[in-house]
Amino acid sequence: MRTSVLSRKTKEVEVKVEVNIDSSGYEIETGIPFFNHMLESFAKHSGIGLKLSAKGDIEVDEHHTVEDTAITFGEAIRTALGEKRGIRRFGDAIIPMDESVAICGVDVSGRGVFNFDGKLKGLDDFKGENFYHFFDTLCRNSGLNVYLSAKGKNPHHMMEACFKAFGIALKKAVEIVDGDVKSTKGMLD
Ligand SMILES: [Mn+2]
Repeated sequence: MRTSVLSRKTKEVEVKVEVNIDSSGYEIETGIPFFNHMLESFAKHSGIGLKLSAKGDIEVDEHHTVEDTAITFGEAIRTALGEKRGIRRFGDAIIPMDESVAICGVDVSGRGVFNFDGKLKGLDDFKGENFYHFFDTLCRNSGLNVYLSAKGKNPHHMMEACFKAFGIALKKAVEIVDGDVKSTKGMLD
């Protein structure tokens, strides 16, 4: 089983994350209802097990909680994947949601770059900048390269389609297909 348990405690946020790449189920509480909804959408549709609790200074704003959650979740994904032997490495998804659509490509390269294409307004309790900051921070700490594109009118639909697309693309990319390391370098890091 590819699993990890990580925690992080600062003066701003306390986070605990458990990831199980090979088993589904989720339990998520960040103190930010829309962020919970997005992480639950990711977990539900990826089939990747995720237990996540974060308690942060949301009286300031959501920034610190989103950031520290992404750091810890990213490190937990990297740790659970280990040396990445046998994984497919690449995954993709095109996920529509009503008038919106999200396109996602994932490369488990070990390098960690986020590339976003789209215009996202965000919501009152979850700003567009936090959406971008979550994925950018997650990529840098997990080593995943993630391309996301979103089109639509309703920001709730656009963000939710992105989290679902990311989950489905990631699940494909981390599936064990053989015993090979998918790189001419002989390592994914
Ligand atoms: Mn929704």
